[in-house]
Amino acid sequence: RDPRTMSIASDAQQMIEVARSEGIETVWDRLEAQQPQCGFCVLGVSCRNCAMGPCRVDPFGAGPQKGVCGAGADVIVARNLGRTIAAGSSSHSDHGRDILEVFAATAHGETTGYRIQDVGKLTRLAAELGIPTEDRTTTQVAVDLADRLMDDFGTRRASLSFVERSPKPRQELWDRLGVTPRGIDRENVEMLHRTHMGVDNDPVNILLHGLRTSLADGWGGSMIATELSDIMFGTPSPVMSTVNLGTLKPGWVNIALHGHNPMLSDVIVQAAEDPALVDRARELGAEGINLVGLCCTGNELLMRRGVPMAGNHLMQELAIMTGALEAMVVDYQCIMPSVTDVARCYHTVVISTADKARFPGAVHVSFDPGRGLEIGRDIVSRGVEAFANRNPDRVRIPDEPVEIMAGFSVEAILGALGGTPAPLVEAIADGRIRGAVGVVGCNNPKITQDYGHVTLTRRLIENDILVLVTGCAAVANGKAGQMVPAAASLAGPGLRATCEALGIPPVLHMGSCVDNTRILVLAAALADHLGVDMSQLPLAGAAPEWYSEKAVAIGAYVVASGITTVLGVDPPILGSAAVTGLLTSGLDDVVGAKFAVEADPEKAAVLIRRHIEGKRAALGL
Ligand code: BF8
Ligand code: SF4
Repeated sequence: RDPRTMSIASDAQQMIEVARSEGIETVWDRLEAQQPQCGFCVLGVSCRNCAMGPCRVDPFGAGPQKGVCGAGADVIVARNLGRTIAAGSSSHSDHGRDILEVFAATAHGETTGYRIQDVGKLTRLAAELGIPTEDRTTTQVAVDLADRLMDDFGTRRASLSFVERSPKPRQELWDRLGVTPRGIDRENVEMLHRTHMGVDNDPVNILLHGLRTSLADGWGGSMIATELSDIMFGTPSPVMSTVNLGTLKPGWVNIALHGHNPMLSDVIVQAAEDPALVDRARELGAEGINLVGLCCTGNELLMRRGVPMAGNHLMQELAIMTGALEAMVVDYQCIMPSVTDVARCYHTVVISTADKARFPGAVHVSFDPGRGLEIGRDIVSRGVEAFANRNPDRVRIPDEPVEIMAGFSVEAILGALGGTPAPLVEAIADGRIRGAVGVVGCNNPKITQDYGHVTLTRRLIENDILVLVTGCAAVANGKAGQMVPAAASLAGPGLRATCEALGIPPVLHMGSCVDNTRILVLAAALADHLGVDMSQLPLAGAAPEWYSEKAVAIGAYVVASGITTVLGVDPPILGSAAVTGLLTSGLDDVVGAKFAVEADPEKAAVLIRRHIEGKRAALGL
């Protein structure tokens, strides 16, 4: 296979050639080895929820139409989708809880290496949730906020704290539908309960709870992760950095921070500045210590600290093959089990840090926030020592890094607009900007890497649609050079003029995948400003190259929040006409938004433009 059909990014293409010449297996090879993938699973009509099974329903009608328990295709597909949403929602929310626990410990003075960096945001958030702030210390307010958010995880009679942030008409709709999320853990547990054999046997009822489960992620676990990370590590503001494998430096100790949780990586950034460690690196012949990011831990560090970004999801194996990576520090989520296999072919040390995410073949340094900085130093020191084992003849760093602007929190966007969404609303109202689209999500080797993200984004900005990006979609656009202020020249005349006036790119980096909640908060602010619901706004979501269960949870909460979303990879639901019909059409009458599936980003762009023009017309714009 021609590497150009595997990725549009030149650094990936070059490293795929290296993998071949060295005989190292990659994610693309393994996808090929899996062909043909199971047709029953592709359609979502296989079930192994109990030991009477596993079962599968024949989509062509000749074989069994029911599992042993009597479940048909509709129930099986709905149950599988429900469990996928619960897994994705649980991943984000468990990350949110980890942050919350460290925030609580910091508030109680129990941790080292952490402090409350954005006191202003702490105070605003506390006030928003009705926590008294006047004449109280930061600590007192932080302790109350932590307690309040802890409650959100458990069994509550009311709704989650942040549901209040959504526009009133949306809250009323969720109440009418019975999908207002109560406790974050509760909705996830209830989904597992409902999808046990013989509990919820009504596909529509399962899917409604799927929406509730996803809302507990979007307006719960993920939003807690974002907001508390801002408070502890700083709220992002525009920052310039660089992206692609060219961020690795030949003569330096290179350490990649991979995964999702900013907690450990933040102290590693502090540790890497320790003069003793820098001196040791020089003693070993290195010029210094160079930290780079991968995946969403990388996005967190890029957004807040301008740390260069080595690449998105499909780059994790290739980064090791540069022969220039001393250490890959991983926390959790989206870290391929294969990284330790690839690392064995090089001098790279893989360092796992989360007790819930162990990797055979990795060195495990158990992260304890109470000794944050000390552990950070230990990890950096292991990377530095590995430099002595580097084989300079095997170092192949492809490409020069590309510039990227990141750091667009809602606070930063509103700040650039003078503190209110009014100028953005005006630009949308008078048609200079037609609307806004969140292009988010992963890489998937089934799609030419980055092609979906970059093509869709390009077509949207050309047509005066502002694009908001997070996760691996952001990294794809960065590598393609679409995220610098000069990229305004790629945009249509209206968007271009707006971006040039503000000095911003037409594609705004809003952060990691939990930071999709920033897009929700921005959408809510726009809706409130206009006095409408989010479903009436000229907005859309897109996940052109999604792969993960987390992406399914995101798609579900975005649609449940009233924003129509286009997927570039088929979800495993097509074996049920009823579920497919509901998600791609019927849902519009229920929540004012639906899913569409379109693998071709050129066609997806047309579909989204039509959708946005339709919303504009309905608003009389
Ligand atoms: O949370 S976009 S591949 S790295 S799941 Fe993973 Fe997908 Fe990337 Fe971040 Ni999000
Ligand atoms: Fe088969 Fe029903 Fe058990 Fe699923 S729950 S494995 S369909 S018997």
